[in-house]
Amino acid sequence: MKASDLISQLIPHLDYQKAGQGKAPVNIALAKYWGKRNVELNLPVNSSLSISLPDLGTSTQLELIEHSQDTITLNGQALSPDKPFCHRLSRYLDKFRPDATFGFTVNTVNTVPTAAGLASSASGYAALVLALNDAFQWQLDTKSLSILARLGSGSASRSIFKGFSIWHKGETETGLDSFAEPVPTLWPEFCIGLLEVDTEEKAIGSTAGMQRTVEQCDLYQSWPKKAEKDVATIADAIYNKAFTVLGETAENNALSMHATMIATWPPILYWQPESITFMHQVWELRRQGIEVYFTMDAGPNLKLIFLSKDIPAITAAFDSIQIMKPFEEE
Ligand code: 2P0
Repeated sequence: MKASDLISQLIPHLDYQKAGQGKAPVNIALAKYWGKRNVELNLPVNSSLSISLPDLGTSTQLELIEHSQDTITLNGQALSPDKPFCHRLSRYLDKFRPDATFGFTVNTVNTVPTAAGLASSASGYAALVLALNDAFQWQLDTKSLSILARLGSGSASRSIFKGFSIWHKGETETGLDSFAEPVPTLWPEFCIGLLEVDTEEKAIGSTAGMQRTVEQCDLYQSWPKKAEKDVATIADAIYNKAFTVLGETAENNALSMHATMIATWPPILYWQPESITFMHQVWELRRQGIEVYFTMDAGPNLKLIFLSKDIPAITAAFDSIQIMKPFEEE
């Protein structure tokens, strides 16, 4: 199935007003998405599970203008249309233009460093879909919004929601069964700490990185089964508030994903020396009885996972840490 056929099944009519807006959070996967079974539809090899960070994300306003080109502004700066960022966005917007004479004016503001491994494409495409839903008056349910966000960027399917969410990989060729939904559990003590090592744009993006891993890594064959098991274990741990199980499974899941990257050829290693220093610090804190775990995405930065009772110990150990409480609104 083509993306355009899938979209026409989800959206029966294309009424529109002139403008719309949307806001969506960043999400951090505790069980990672790594590998696609269909590149055009962003259908994943495995399911994944994340936590959204309401303080960090993307706000997008868009306007539809006849007889115009797309104009894209990111964090107050007008971008040249030949930038890969704009090209990807315009190709995505092509799926929704009433006809080729219409251009979108997109004004997007990120409170996350773009392309720094903090998944700005996740909050970006989720906010964009919410803005399109507003502008076109689709009034779609969250399942359809999640599928449309997924077509922009896989991890965006999870950024439609607050709190924990699971992106079900789905089985069908259509992709209509590959969407995220919330895990309806609040965990006020649950904290994420951001440890930034480097926020420069990375040499290899996650889309290319995961394709290379799928095609070139023998170790990858063991990943889909493990990934599915980890999603189920973490979902159970959330329901039971079993923090140790959650932390151990999430850290091991991230390291397993990175192991497949390292074992691909040419190798992909996002870690920098400081990333490894931070890992050792986390392990030392655990030896001292502080329950803290880490996860890492396609970049050198660490995200720590801990409970609010340990905030004093964590802030004492890491000067520069930025602590988020996902279940507390700004
Ligand atoms: C995740 N990552 O689950 C995993 C862990 C990075 C490492 O989802 O090609 O930007 O747009 O579907 O969503 C980043 O991949 O990739 C990602 P595309 P995306 O958060």
